[in-house]
Order: sequence, then structure tokens, then C-alpha cells
Amino acid sequence: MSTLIKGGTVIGPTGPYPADVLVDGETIAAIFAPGRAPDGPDVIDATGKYVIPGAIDAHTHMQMPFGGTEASDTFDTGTRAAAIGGTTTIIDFAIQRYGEVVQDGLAAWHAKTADQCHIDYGFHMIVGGVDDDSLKAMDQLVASEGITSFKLFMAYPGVFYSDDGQILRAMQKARDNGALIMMHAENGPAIDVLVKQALERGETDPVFHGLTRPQELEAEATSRAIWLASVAADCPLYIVHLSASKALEQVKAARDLGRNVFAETCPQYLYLTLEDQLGAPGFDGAKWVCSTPLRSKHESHRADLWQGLRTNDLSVVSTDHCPFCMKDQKEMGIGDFSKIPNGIGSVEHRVDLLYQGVVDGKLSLARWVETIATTPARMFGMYPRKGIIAPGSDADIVLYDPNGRTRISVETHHMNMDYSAWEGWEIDGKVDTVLSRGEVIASGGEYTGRAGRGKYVPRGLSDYLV
Ligand code: DUC
Ligand code: ZN
Ligand code: ZN
Repeated sequence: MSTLIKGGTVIGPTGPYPADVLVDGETIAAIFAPGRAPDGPDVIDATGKYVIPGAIDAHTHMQMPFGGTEASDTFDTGTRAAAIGGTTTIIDFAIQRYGEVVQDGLAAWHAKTADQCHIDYGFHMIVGGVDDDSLKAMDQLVASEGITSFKLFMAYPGVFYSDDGQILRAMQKARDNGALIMMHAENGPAIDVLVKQALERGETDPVFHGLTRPQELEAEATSRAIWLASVAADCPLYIVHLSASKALEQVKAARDLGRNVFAETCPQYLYLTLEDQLGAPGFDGAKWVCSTPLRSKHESHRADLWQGLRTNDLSVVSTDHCPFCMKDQKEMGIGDFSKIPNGIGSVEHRVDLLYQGVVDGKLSLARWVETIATTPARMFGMYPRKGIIAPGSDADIVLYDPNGRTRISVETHHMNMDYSAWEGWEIDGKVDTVLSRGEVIASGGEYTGRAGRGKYVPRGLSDYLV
């Protein structure tokens, strides 16, 4: 079946242009200058709308066992919410813990996602125990399973933590097989000392989560990861959830030297702060406990991150979607901030929150689309199948209404959370229509997709390898 998306403004890598987009089955068949498409197909009227590639959230944790509980969105609820918000592909993190077999962890993620996802999905692999077996498994995942990126942790000793020797070995392996190393860059052992000292002083409120994770410990770990990657013959390195100016400085310096280093940030670091959210009265700040933490509004973090997005020192915006409810989950940390499960849920709102950056004059339209769709596709080996409006690409397409308005609230969101980290936020722009592989799954506020229609996307190597 053919459909013509007519009268809209396509946002491409070089900017906006008026065009009609012909969809044939699951793919984009052709792009026509306005009025040049043949008659015949069904028409979706895109007049006054931006036509953008379906967004890709390259960092989610659906139903992740973590912090003594499990992230509250299932693959069903989380991918449905993502779809409604204009995201048509997620890359979630399968997990191997110390002593476990990597392939078993991967099989567990395939089992969780089977018949559950509303949109297409891929996996990164968390390697929580780097040893001879897991290193060998990395080769197999790259060669045969479509998994070409591996996350390591410099934080969370005793949970996912890798020491420097383990990190170096994994980086050497990645250098050999072409994979990307994704790094949670915070100095976990030093943070644990600060956490213990704070609790001994009776500092138990959520704000101390942020105060015991100072930016220096993110910057130090970022720098150490960069140097380790250098020792590993310039293994490609991608810093996840970068939150702080000093960490960004490390990435910038490495990139200026031509190093194979990339980084993402997340909407929470672009907008929210340690004082206004994490420091909210009583236990309310628990809603915004995540790692890396929100940073001080009295420093230049947010402005620096927006600038980093403009200059491509930050290449991608992902959510690190890791939702927990207040009831029974975040509440586990009443009286001890270190027991609050770490995570914020935003998978439904990333497209809108970043469009606000366009409205505020901080990003161009082209850069908006690049950071939420095109670059994630290229970074993680899904391009040009995903991330671009082009003939032959999957017809993952969002019609975005720049004249609409979005009000975010727990009353109206679709994520499985009993609060919203963005409660009451009003945003210019609105997701109007979402197509996933040619099928309209959301339009005018009505959702018509279904669990199980999303497919696993085996990924190739990153386009940014040198
Ligand atoms: N940070 C979070 O806030 N949640 C999940 C894991 C992580 O690194
Ligand atoms: Zn992390
Ligand atoms: Zn994460």
C-alpha cells in the first residue's frame, strides 16, 4: 500500500525543505518536489507540519533490575509511551553481571522483548564482569548477534563496576572487533567514600545524592576513560549521560586532538538542576535521583551542554530512561538517599523537550533532528535504514506540529510512573502523527499501534569509526 505525506516541510541533515514523501509498504519510496508526486496513493496532509525521521532513543532501561527493584516501564508500556512521543526505535541495555554468561544475559533480553514492543528496538550489552569468557563473547555478539556496543561502568562497585585493567582489556577487544565502548564515567570508589561520610554526618536527604557525586569525579573518570582508550590504540569511546561542564571539557579536548571520542547528554541535564529539583523539600527530590546527577544551577553546566550540542562535542541526546515510581520504589530511600533507585523516565518527552531548544534559539531544526535521530542511527550502526527521510529507508516518520503545544503531566503521560519529572511543563510543538515502518501508529492523539509489532534491529558497526 502506498501513502503520500503531502505538503509538509522535511527536516534533513542540511536543513528544512518543502517536499512530499511517498511511502510504499514499510519503506520510503521517493521524495518529490511539492506537487510533483503522481496521483493515486492515500494522502496524509502534512500542511504546516515538519516531517522528520522517527526519533531514536539510544539509551533506555526498560524493566531493568536495579537498586533492589525493577524499572517500572515494561517493554510494552515503555515502547508505547516512546511511540506516542515520536520515538520509533529504542536501544535498550541487555545485562551481563559478574559470573554470568554474556549470551544468557542477551537471551534474557530477547525473552523480555518478545511480542512486547510497539516500535523497533536494538540492544547494547552491559558487561558487568570482564574476563576471558565475556571478552570472547563480545566477538560473537558483534559477528552474529547485531550487538556492536558494550557499556562498562566506572561506578557502582560490587554491581556493574569494572576496574581499569578490565576496562583496558574490553577496550582492546573493541579496538579489534570494531565495537564501540560506552562508558558510565563516574569514579565509583571515591563516590562511595563520600556517600558513607555524608550518611555518618546524618545527611540523608535526596540532595546529598548529587552532593556526593561532584563533577570532578565525573570529569576524572571521563578523562581516565579517554586515556585508557588511547592506550587501547584509540578504541572508539562513547561517554553516556554526560552532565557536567568539566566532563565536557575532557571530551572537547580529546576531540580537538582528533580522538575517537563521542558523548551524549540527556534532557534532564539540559533543563533540571540540583537546587530546583533534587533539592526539592522533604523527600520530593527523590523523583530526580539519577546518575550522573543533576548539576548546580549556579554553575554553567546547562549552557555548556547546549553549546556542546551545537558544536557536536555532544553528538546525541538520549534519555537514560530508567523510571521508578515514588510508591514502593523511590520510597525505599526515605532516611537514606543511597537507597533511592537511580533513574528518571523521559522516553515519551525527548522529541518535545529538544524541540523547545529550537524554539529557544539554542538549536537549529537540522541539529534537533540530528541529535535525536540521525546521529544515533549512524553512531550505532542503523543508518541509513533508520534516522533519515530518504528513499530506501524504513518509513519511520513523525509529523511534528510546530504550532501545537504539549503539556506534560502524570495525568496524561503514558509511561508507567506515578509522577512526572516534568510535571506542569508547557512546551511549544506537538507530535501529530507517527509512522513506524509505514504504519500509522499514532495520530491526532489517538494511538493505534500494538504490542509485538516492533522488530529487533541487528546493528552494524558505527559509521564514526576511524
Ligand atoms: N544511571 C541511572 O540513573 N539509572 C540507571 C543506570 C545509570 O547509570
Ligand atoms: Zn550509566
Ligand atoms: Zn543508563
